Amino acid sequence: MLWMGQPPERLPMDIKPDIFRTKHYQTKPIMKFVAAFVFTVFAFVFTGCNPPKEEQKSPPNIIFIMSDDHAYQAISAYSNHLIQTPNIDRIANEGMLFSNACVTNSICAPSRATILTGKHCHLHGKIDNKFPFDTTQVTFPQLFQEAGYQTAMFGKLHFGNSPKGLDEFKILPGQGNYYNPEFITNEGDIKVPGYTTDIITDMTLDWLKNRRDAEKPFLLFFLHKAPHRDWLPAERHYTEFTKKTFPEPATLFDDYEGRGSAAKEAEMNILLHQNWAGDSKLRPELLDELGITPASDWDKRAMQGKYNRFTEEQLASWNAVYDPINEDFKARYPEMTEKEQMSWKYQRYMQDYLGCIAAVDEGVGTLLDYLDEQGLDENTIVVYTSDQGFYLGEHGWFDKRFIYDESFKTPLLVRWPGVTEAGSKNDQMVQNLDFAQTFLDAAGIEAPSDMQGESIVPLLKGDDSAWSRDAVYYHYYEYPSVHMVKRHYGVVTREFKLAHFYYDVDEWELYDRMKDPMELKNEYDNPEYAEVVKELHVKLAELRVQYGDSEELDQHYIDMYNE
Ligand code: SGN
Ligand code: CA
Repeated sequence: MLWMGQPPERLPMDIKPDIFRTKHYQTKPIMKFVAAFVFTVFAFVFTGCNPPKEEQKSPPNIIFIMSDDHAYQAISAYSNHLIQTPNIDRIANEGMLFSNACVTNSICAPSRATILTGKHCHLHGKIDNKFPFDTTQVTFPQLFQEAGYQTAMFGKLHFGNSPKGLDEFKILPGQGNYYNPEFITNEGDIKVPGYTTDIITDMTLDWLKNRRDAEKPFLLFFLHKAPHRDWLPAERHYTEFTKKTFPEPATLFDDYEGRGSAAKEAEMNILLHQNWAGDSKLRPELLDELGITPASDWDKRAMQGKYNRFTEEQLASWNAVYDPINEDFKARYPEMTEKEQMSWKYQRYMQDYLGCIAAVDEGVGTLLDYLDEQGLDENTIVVYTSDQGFYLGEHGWFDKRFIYDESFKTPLLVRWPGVTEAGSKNDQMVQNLDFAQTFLDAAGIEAPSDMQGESIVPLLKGDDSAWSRDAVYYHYYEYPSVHMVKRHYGVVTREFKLAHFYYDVDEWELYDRMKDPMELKNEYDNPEYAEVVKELHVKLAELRVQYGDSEELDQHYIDMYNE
């Protein structure tokens, strides 16, 4: 049932319980397993030791692989103009590639809360990276644990709380670190030497090899910090990727004409807002020497804490590659135009960002190989996704947050042998909101009725006939804040996108996704689109009612933010 009542007075720790708290579902796991066992034995006896295929299968294992800020443009199954990701691609080659997967709010912790609860942000209350997550809510791993699954989580979760419903977890505190990271574990805090992506892969494999209970199905979260800012690749990859050059996107020099004030005022431009020291990895002393104005007030110190974490050996390897880059820049900078500076920063950005992805791809390969070796591939659903998309120079930007495509859409690749046809593609508008119900459906566990997504299991089976969603709802909140992307909500259909930017502005934008896929022209005031605008306003209002969002809640979250 959807909630449409008054907004709570305070969120998220003091949420009105009967409005927000999900009913706790008793799945009676032991009874379920006993019944399944008895049924299997009977089927075995009565069918001459050859039960029908359906009954032979035990509930599937689920491996949810999620990286942080991994743009679909940087997965070769989507586009191979930037990087080859053969291992991630394998999931789609042996399963399904979703070309229109999207998020409800393009930012890290809110996306994760939506994934875990199956609810939009205005209901679970984790509207941005700042507010704490209300841990009294039901998250889907709890339901799996109750139903008899073995559960584990390794890597980046992002919100401070220890996850619930996990038999074992090792998670990075907050954003975590790329080198020699600390982890919060169910047995206390630890610090592990090495490179984070490799460590998270090792932890995941270690659990599969040494602590997996072969008698139970499992739910395993393999969650990468990479390729989150400030993009520190492993030595083997920065050595390789700093030698590469990458094609520039068509809109790298976007002047934001034809858009509203939100695009113009956002602080995500590579030339203007990406840190010279923090992101491009120039030495702070070099900025002073060349008279470069830092891009932010933390630019010059952004890398210091990271350098301090390196061992002597790691620092020496790093300097051996990045010192010559500094020298080269020093020689070229005096003659560089602003356009050349932008191109240089874009290349530096891509070298380090894509270098981080290379380690993620290797880790996925290691995992898939292990599943194959153990025969675990057969009954295991493997999902690869990101907590949202990311700008790789499109519109001159890095970061995410906007309803515009590169951050609104997210990669989604799913392998489910025997169920999902290998090499298949799906273009339905599925959302991160759908994961909880999808996994519960696949495992045969009842989903709480107040979850707001839809199981994509039918789509994975190749049946789109019952899929009725023709529009999705989006709402971004974190403003004013880093990157200064204004608050907005909107509706997206296959053909159009209507967004309302509010709080310090009251602006509407309409994009024709078919005619203007790069979203360069706001058609909201174009009379030719008057009918479309009218219809989309109705659709948006319907979705806000359907999902329980409202102007009162918009205001409520503004008031909370300003408190
Ligand atoms: C940090 C980053 C931002 C990024 C947010 C949120 N700056 O603040 O660029 O948008 O995290 O990212 S940094 O200089 O600290 O890297 S999120 O993925 O956690 O939502
Ligand atoms: Ca993220």
